[in-house]
Amino acid sequence: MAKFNAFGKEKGWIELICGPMFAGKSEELLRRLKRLEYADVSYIVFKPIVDTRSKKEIKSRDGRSSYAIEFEHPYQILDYVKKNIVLPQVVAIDEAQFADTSIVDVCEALADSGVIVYVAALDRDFKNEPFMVTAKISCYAEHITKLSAVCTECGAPGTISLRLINGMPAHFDSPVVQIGNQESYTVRCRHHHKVPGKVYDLPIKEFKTSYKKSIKK
Ligand code: TTP
Ligand code: MG
Ligand code: ZN
Repeated sequence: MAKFNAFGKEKGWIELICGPMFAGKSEELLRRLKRLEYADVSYIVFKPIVDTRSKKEIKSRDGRSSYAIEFEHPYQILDYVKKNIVLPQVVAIDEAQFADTSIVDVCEALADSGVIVYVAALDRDFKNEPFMVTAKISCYAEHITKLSAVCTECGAPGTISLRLINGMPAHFDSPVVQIGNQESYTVRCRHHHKVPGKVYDLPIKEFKTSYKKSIKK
């Protein structure tokens, strides 16, 4: 028999919100933060400096926003939290996929120290390759919410961001980071996501082409 009440004593964990673009990750982050205000819970929002779409704020597609502190290196989050007069009970990070991989240790250190950490991040890039930062955070997170958008081709769950250059899917060799919005990105399901120049091992390529043909008959 436990000699103590095992419920509700330790605080500190990681909540990851991930998915493709146009899925409402920032919106979900802002919703979780808004709830905290009603309960008078202190929080601080951070974002990596690389995203130039909105300066010093995170924005949802429905027009909501929150002030956000921009960082170049994730250790600046720890410095800021330490120096803040009110120690935050929650730390939120948007666009975490753009941060240095040390963000994973920073999230862990915060959670181990009693802070609740909300992280919003793209799970995959336009090539359908994982963002390693997000993949690693998903290993450590206590809670994962995976959001999807709507495939702009067929209406199925849109799970992969597609980068468009002059209306055509971007080549595999395009740089991973390119800040943009609807003018340069859309979202597709697995069946309608194309990456010109993506090379697959022969057994994979052969299976995918021959099997799809045979079940279509
Ligand atoms: P997000 O906030 O993920 O996009 P969003 O606002 O559409 O999504 P949500 O509503 O779910 O919050 O921002 C993605 C940023 O990342 C955007 O500036 C484009 C950029 N980006 C890349 O640089 N490389 C990539 O491969 C992809 C898919 C996006
Ligand atoms: Mg967003
Ligand atoms: Zn589709």
